[in-house]
Amino acid sequence: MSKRLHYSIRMRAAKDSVHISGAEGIYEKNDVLDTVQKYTGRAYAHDKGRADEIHLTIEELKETPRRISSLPLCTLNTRNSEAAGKAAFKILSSIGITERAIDEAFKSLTIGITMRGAMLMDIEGVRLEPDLLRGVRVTRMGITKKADAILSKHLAKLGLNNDTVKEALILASKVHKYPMVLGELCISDDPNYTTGYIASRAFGYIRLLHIKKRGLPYGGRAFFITGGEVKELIKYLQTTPVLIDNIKPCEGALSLKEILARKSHRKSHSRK
Ligand code: PML
Repeated sequence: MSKRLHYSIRMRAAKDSVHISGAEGIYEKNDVLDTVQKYTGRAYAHDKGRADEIHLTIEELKETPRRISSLPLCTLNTRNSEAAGKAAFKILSSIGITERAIDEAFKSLTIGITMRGAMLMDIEGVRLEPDLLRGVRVTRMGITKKADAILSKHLAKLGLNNDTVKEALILASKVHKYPMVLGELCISDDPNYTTGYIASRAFGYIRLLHIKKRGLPYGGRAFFITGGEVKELIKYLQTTPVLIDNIKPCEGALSLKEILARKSHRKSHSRK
């Protein structure tokens, strides 16, 4: 029996040599042409302007994608960026990341430089990626059609059914499948997008409203790493194909107290 081929399709678009849009996914052969059309349309109709340069990569995957579940999703019900930042500190420090590392991540993501990839930081805040200017780009992830339809339905109920939320959740779900990654902080680099998130296996994907001020064109991702071989982690993030085929619960707004209570609840369940 022949194996079904999968393709990683990646798009990045620029206007006047400045990056404006990107997208990627894993698709079966029959969906390649439609996807190319969809991604091209997206590059031409971006908020930041019409792309004048579009790079498309269509790569036949030699490896069968690993199938995983999405992280559960919720939104922290904080009123302003100060409260969102404080809550993020509490949640991330409760899983063993030091305040120094969290502080360092916040500083680096708001300093005014956007790296192409993510920062890797140990739990003391020491940077681990080999190229400190470029960071590590997570690629070769996607979602099956069936899981995508379920995710759309869940997100639509929350008024969140859009590419930005979906793609961030897919990326974080791939990242946090790797045991060396303890947590993540993400702040969007889109000046019009003020929501970010923190993610971890312990708590899932927690959206942070108002984590940055409107108009700031920078942001990025920091992954907090513990133990293990960094080279292997980078290989996984960059090259291992991963497909989401199961969707965990997507919930609306939760308080910090409710979120923190969940971790101890999950822990006591997993001990049984
Ligand atoms: C969300 O609203 O859940 C997405 C937040 C992060 C978006 C990061 C990005 O700009 O890609």
